[in-house]
Amino acid sequence: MNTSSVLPPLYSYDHNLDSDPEKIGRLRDSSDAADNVEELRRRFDEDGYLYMKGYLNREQVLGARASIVKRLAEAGILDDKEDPMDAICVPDSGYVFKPELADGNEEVHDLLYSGRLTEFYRKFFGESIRHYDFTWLRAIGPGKGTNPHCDLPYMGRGTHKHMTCWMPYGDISFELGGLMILEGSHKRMDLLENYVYRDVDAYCENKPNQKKAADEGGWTFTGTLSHNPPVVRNKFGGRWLTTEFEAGDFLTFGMFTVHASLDNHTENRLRISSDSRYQRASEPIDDRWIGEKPPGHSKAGKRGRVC
Ligand SMILES: O=C(O)CCC(=O)C(=O)O
Repeated sequence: MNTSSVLPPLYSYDHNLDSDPEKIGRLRDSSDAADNVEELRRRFDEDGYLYMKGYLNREQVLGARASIVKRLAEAGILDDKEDPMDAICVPDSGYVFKPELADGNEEVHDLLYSGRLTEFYRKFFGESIRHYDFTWLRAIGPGKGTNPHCDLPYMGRGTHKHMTCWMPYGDISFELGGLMILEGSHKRMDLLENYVYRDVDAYCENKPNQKKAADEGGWTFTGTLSHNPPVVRNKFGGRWLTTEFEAGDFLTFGMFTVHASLDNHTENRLRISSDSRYQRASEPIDDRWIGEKPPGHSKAGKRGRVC
């Protein structure tokens, strides 16, 4: 693992990130404050995220990885000559977004929705919690990662105080490309307010193009903030913060925090991660993401209005 304060050249969405230490840095590890909820809340308010290094049981996370790679192998995405745990993919696998890898997956569900992780959120929120029933499971092949965005446009119909948990299922080097957070972005409402409250599934039913897109389960607004991480950084002014993740870490952040991911610069390895959501049980929840078969961004999740 690279622990040097000088980061190697890093890329996101095909852009080389400026190596100036005022523009890029490492995530702050908050595992030292794991037992001090007041301090965690203070850091979350200040930073817009908490990076909890080694908070979870590494063996349990690797067990969940085993269950995911088994399914990826069955789907023909892995090179069957290699050890599935290495997640070596067949050529041109691309960005595999496969929430169904989490469906009925006991190992993933136990990790995300019971035990140490849910206890973390219960303490953090200071009351009973609930989580979305939908789990975003990603296996990202060589190529571009995720472009800069906030999560609220995808899940803002209930509370706005819920939190995302980004979970690496294995060690994620800079080359394999993990998540990055734009420092201080959650405080830049001057730059976010015209973007962050838009709902990707809302549409104008009196505009034929928008109605057609909605009827087909498509979007007129994709929720992307930008396709250019360096430009977003220059506009917001903070640093892009990332690290080399290990199985057992998790990164949690709020709905207003701009984030993106590094590109996968390996020759043939998948970066496997999930994102899941947690909130106070007493607060309203976005009904696109709950139930046995959550409607999500499908036609059933669209909301039309005359505009
Ligand atoms: O894993 C990624 O590349 C993107 C994850 C993400 O956008 C999220 O956790 O909200």
